Amino acid sequence: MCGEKLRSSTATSLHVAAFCVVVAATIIGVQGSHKVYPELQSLPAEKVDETHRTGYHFQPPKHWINGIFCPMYFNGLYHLFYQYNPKGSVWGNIVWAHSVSKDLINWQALEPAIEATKPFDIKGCWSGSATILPGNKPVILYTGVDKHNRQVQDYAVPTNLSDPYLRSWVKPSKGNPFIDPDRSVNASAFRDPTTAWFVNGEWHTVVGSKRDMVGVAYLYTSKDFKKWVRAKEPLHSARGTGMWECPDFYPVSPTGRRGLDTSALGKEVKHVFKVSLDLTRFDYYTIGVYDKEKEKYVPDLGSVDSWAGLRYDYGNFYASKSFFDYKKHRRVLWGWANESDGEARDKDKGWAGIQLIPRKVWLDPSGKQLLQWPIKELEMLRSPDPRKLNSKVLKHGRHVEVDGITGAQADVEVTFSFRSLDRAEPFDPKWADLPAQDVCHQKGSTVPGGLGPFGLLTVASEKLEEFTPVMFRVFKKGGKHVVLFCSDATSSSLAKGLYKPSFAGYVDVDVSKTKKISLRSLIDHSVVESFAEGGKTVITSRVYPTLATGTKARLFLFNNGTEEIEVDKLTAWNMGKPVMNVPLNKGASIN
Ligand SMILES: *[C@@H]1O[C@H](CO)[C@@H](O)[C@H](O)[C@H]1NC(C)=O
Ligand SMILES: *[C@@H]1O[C@H](CO)[C@@H](O)[C@H](O)[C@H]1NC(C)=O
Ligand SMILES: *[C@@H]1O[C@H](CO)[C@@H](O)[C@H](O)[C@H]1NC(C)=O
Ligand SMILES: *[C@H]1O[C@@H](CO)[C@H](O)[C@@H](O)[C@@H]1NC(C)=O
Repeated sequence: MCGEKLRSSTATSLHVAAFCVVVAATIIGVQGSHKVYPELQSLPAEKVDETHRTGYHFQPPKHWINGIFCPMYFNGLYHLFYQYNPKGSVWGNIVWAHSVSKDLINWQALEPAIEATKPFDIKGCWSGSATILPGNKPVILYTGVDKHNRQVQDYAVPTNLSDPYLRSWVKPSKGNPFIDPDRSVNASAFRDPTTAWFVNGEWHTVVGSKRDMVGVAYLYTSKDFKKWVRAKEPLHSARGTGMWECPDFYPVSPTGRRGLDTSALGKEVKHVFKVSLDLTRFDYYTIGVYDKEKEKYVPDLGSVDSWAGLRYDYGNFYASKSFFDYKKHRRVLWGWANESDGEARDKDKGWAGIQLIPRKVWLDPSGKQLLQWPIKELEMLRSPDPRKLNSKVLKHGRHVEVDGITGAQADVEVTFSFRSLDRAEPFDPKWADLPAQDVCHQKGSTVPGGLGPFGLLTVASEKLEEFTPVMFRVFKKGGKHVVLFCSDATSSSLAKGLYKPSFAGYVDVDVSKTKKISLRSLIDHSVVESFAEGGKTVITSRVYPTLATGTKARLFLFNNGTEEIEVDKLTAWNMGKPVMNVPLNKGASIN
């Protein structure tokens, strides 16, 4: 829907992005696409500033984290491995930290699973994935940076399969690295092996790379999971997209919400291919067909590779990874959000990076996009006495407080309705060539409209000196309507020097039929994750209020359009705090 037309204009922002990378590189260096601050990377936090720490999102007690978060379900427990700097709050000294959970919400921390110790990973153990082999044997595939600074693909296995927590992992010298970059591969851009799948009697994995500006997913196959051979052709590639980080490739069922095992095939099954584009630092996916004879993935017509295509999240969301949850037969997606307040602040805060709430993903009945929804388990944190509103009218120019809840740590579900679409503003043809984000920037909450802007004002101070609107605006375009969904950080904080984008996406919904639109926002101190229309369009913003902190944060409803909006139904819950990465001592059992 946000279609190919966007291509020309985003090509401009691409040049800008590429330019920034070059500038940054000359000042501070770039390692595997993370900025490197040598003087900060081994500076342990003396204290941790709690002001903007999250209450129910995944975080270690301190220091830097980044994706890929390698998730796995094994013998009744969920495992999460993540890229972690044990010595500082910027990227560096990366280890594979390891946490376990019974429910994906409460987590306990174990010792790191993988550290840089061997010639084949001595300069770094970077992202990867987990695969459960027949006989219930987990194996981790990851990128090691070897002593020659080459990116190679390594594996690790648990030392004791009877240990329910899989505390200890080994990287055998025999068979590592299992993939060396051959001459035709750029060994400085060759990483993130993905969960292996089994087809045609062989295991398959892909590794992200680039050739000049062509993004590439190199395909490797193996009969025994030991000796791997590169296929003649990549699984997929696309011109002009630059480095493909963190590829993810998985089947989705054409009907229903059940997830499929990564090796599941079948005539009806569709596939999703996702990459994290280093040039724009966002995650994009296409939906298509996996041709297992030709060993090729082919996106459906209209499903576009690159920044003209679909995103899991139109906000701060990168290096995501999905896994098949054997316990609940669903596919669960994890994404990482970085900070927007700069590395100097991160050093002072003593922490950087959060893991977003895991989302169940499945194919929309249209077959054209995915739907995402926070996993059901999150609801265990909802307070038993939610605040409810029904049939509340929002007149033009009004905002109304949703009182009785903590605006800093909440889960809000709301449905808005309206009587007519007559007042929808015309969609300016010039906007067809702009990213939605630019339209939202021009048409913020303070710019009065016809049908919208209306929605929530999250993490707001009492007098609205600070607020982050999560809002809709409906436009007329031809005989149809276009729904713009925004999460605008422009007024989120009075602090200077923050990155405050007006993140936005369009929602593929025909509101002329329903005259309704729904929204769910997960608010957690410095993050707002919002799901429009049952998870059709999702946006995550990071915010750093100075006034709207802790108990001072409020939640409002607002309408700045001339058409009256009715809040059909609103339910807002205070959210509790789960167990978050409390160490699980040797000999103890998980709660
Ligand atoms: C493996 O784990 C089991 C269960 O925790 C334990 O009883 C056993 O001693 C462990 N084996 C070794 C060799 O550490
Ligand atoms: C290989 O990748 C690195 C890192 O992105 C890049 O700087 C270099 O130009 C690439 N080399 C070639 C030959 O494309
Ligand atoms: C609504 O629009 C008015 C007029 O521009 C503005 O003063 C007010 O701040 C807007 N409300 C919000 C919540 O942005
Ligand atoms: C997160 O930080 C902002 C502000 O510094 C950058 O603009 C983003 O590119 C960055 N995102 C990622 C995924 O690194």
